Amino acid sequence: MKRLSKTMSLLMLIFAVSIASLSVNSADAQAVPEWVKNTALWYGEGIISEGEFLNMVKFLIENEVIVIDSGVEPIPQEVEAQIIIPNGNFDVTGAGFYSPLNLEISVGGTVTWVNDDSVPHNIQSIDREGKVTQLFNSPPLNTGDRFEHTFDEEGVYKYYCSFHPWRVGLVTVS
Ligand SMILES: [Cu+2]
Repeated sequence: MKRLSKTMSLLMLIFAVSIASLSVNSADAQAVPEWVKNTALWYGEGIISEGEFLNMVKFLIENEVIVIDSGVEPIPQEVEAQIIIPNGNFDVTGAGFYSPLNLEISVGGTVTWVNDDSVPHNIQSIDREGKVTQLFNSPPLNTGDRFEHTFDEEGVYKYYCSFHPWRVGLVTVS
């Protein structure tokens, strides 16, 4: 009885693992050798030892009848990103928004602003009320100049250009 419940829990474990993280190679599923089926049956009936049964499981994995999908895939992390200050950004009547207007980046990511406009701009972090904060503050950036800041904490960060305060952008760090 003890042996049977052990068998059941082993089989259930294998079954659960099959569903959760292993996939039985369907092409090979029909290729399960008869002796493997017999081994399982015999183990359940107490004819063979647990060691022999486990050897069979090992055989199935080693011969890729049961395929182990490790599930370990790198999670794409945005660690470096650019915000373009586009040509015409200075023009209050134009559409020259920061691109992207709301940049999303992972914690620890570094943002580089690039001035592609024909006139200087700066990047000043601001609070919700639009007041300049000391979190990130660039000097005036001439055409082609860059400014970067690394974001170490989650949050939604606002910034603007003090020369053209109608240009407000966001960096969302998560
Ligand atoms: Cu500006």
